[in-house]
Amino acid sequence: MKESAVDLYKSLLEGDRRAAARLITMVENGDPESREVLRQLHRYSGKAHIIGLTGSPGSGKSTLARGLASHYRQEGLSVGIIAVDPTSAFTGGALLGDRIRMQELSADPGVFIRSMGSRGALGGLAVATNGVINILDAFGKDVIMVETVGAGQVEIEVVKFTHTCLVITMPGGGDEIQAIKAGILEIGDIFVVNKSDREGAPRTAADLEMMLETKPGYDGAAWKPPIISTVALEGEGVVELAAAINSHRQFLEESGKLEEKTIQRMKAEVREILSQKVGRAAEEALTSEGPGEELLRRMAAREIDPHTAADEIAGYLFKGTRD
Ligand SMILES: Nc1nc2c(ncn2[C@@H]2O[C@H](COP(=O)(O)OP(=O)(O)OP(=O)(O)O)[C@@H](O)[C@H]2O)c(=O)[nH]1
Ligand SMILES: [Mg+2]
Repeated sequence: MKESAVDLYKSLLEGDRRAAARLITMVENGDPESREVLRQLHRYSGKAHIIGLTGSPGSGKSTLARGLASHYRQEGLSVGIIAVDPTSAFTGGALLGDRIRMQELSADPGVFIRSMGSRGALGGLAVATNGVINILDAFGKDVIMVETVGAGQVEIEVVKFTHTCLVITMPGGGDEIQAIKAGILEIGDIFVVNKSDREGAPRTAADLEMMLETKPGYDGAAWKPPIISTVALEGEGVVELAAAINSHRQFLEESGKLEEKTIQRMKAEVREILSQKVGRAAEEALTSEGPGEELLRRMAAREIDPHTAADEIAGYLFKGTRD
């Protein structure tokens, strides 16, 4: 490891916030030095409880994350919050009042808040997000919340591998429930009907309950996802939600599923890293520097077919993709 990376790594483990922030920026930018630090940090991570918050835009994910963070702080736990997706950034779409409250929260040294855009993490948002989770974990955060919007592939990937996945819905329109049908039902460990101060909240909760009960495998399931009603803006239901998260953690520990989840998380992470590496290496192999140029010419001349060329490139690729 370079000296600068060693310093960063040491400072992070000593609890230096600036080191954490710098390292996260390096991870976002795909800086190779950050990978070296992440390698070393791995053995210090694995203590945090990781909570995913997903659901339709504007359903109150950030407000709930803030409410949960305050709750955990009162319990003496330290908290990390990661908002994935530039449009859902805590400072982006939120109203001024929300923004101010978020700033107040981030002034607390026990809370670390970070927004992740796809800006730097080109094609590798999931890898970068996992990297940031691991940094905050090694940094000593007890609870790490990851907020993602909607049901995009990356978002599902990221929250699927948290310990406890919260799916946030709100009353109205029925669109949200529709979005849930599109696959999110599978990943929720706890469902939240936020904005329960609004009309139609009991109906939304009832619809959700029906959908959960008719889900295949529900009857035999050891964990039945609870539905919690909240008014995040007023902090109502946050204590109940925290209790449900706690029960889920206990369930994971007692059933042995915690290790299973951790293994799934590692698998997802290494799969993402691997496909990123292979993709990058394949791209390089096809540039004029790599063996691709000659092969491409031969393909164009019909001397060699793309499958044979791909086999040859694959042979070349797996000779050293470590970086
Ligand atoms: N009436 C009501 N409004 C709420 C409640 N919770 C949050 N809001 C408001 O709903 C708006 C969206 O809240 P956010 O917490 O930013 O929602 P979000 O899901 O993070 O939004 P995106 O990240 O943009 O998808 C804000 O103006 C909040 O003040 C609630 O329980 N009741
Ligand atoms: Mg948000």
